[in-house]
Amino acid sequence: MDSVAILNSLNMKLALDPKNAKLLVVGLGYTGISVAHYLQKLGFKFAITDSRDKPPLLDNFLQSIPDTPVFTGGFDEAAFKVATHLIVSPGVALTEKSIVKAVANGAKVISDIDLFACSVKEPVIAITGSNGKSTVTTMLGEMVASIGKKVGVGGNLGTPALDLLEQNAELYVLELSSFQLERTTVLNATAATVLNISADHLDRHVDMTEYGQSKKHVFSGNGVMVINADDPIVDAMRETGRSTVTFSIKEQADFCLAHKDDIEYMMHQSQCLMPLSDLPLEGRHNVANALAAMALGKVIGLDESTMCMALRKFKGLDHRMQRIAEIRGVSWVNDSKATNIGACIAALQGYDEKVILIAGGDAKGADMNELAPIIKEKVKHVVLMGKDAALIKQSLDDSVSVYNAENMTEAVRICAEITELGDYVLLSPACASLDQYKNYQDRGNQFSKAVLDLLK
Ligand code: UMA
Ligand code: ADP
Repeated sequence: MDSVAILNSLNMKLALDPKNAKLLVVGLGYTGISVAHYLQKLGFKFAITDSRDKPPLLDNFLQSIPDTPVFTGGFDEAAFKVATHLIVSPGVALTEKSIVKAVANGAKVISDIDLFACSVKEPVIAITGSNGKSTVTTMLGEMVASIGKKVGVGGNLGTPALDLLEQNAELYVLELSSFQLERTTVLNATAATVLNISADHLDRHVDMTEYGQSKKHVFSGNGVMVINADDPIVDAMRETGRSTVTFSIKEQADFCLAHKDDIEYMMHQSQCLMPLSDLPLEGRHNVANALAAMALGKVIGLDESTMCMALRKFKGLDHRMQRIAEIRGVSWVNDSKATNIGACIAALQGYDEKVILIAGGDAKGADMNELAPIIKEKVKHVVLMGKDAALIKQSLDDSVSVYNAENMTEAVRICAEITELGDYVLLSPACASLDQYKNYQDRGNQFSKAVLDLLK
């Protein structure tokens, strides 16, 4: 879209016009910077505030916006007072006092995703859920790229949505988090999905209902709803009169599974698409992800054989059920991205035998008792670490032996001592990493390093 069309769209949908709007960008991380560059290009004047004294990205960034007021070391009350629009980064809670006060004074909260939605006429596919977002977003991106179409892939994963606009893509695939969605009102995706809902981010959302409601914003507008028929919370999001495509790994659905001559196939209605054994990924949850990606692909006109070809080549993402090594008959698997209970449960469900689990970290307000049944069923030893290790320990009884570790090196060393030939050691923490690590990648990398050090 050219800038005149974008300005019209911003004015119409968000009451944003460069003459009268007083814009405050809240949060100076990747989102804030992408918003600032976007606004600058369109000729808006704006201010920026960040509660940190020295946001790490600040220095390089300041040179690119020399005339913009930047307030750091606390949220600037005066800037909030005059603002008509707050563009709030996902990491900043809407319950922040300054935001609540500004809203009471009539300011409008918007997101970078709202700005993005006003700036594209190309189809947008929006993907959310508690788990599987990055996997499905990447799968679909690869399916589209495989037919030579220019596709912009990003959002919560990788490149911030507004920076994707530079790519002049023919189609956009966005991974969206509950934080992005809770403050987004004007998205109208061509196709959207909520992959699943399980407890996550309950330190930020009031409860599961509010968390689910945030995710539901992905369906705003009138695009096609891609629904996981296996998830009752998602299934209840269907809207009468809306075009819907379903997927399921348990029952009949538009995209589902079926046995023919003893072979299990991925199906589109009654058509066999490909044998499940051709999908090069571990875990039943990845089958659901592949079906979801195909359902979304179908809505935008991809043909089945193209999608199957892309799936056959899909390598999987690092830190998600990633096989690190087999050492002296023991397999070591890095699922550090399992930052909530649902992901850990899905990982354990994928095993036929009992495994050794490394778990713990920041539980983000989740009820760790929900993990106990699957741990009892699928885990023979659990090695716990991090801030909320005790919450997991107190939910377990004597059926599982529990070890405590201070850090990843110690956790891996303990595992190496207790494993037997044929065992699997799975890092699937069910918790966020930030109490001990920079991020989940850092945690996964430290795991991989400690494992490979066993070879020395
Ligand atoms: N900040 C404040 N006050 C606060 C909280 C934050 O001033 O109370 C400031 C921080 O000091 C910092 C800035 O806000 O300078 C950071 O903003 P942010 O936390 O929104 O992070 P960004 O760098 O903008 O990254 C965000 C997403 N981060 C979060 O949602 C926490 C990134 O997802 C996303 O990739 C990026 O936008 C681009 O879209 C990360 C993530 O962890 C990967 N997401 C969560 C998840 O996947 O579970 C939701
Ligand atoms: P997200 O972007 O939603 O965090 P990822 O694809 O990065 O999703 O996967 C995050 C974690 O969730 C990993 O541990 C992965 O093994 C697990 N996972 C992936 N897909 C699913 C799913 N459909 N259901 C449950 N867990 C999943």
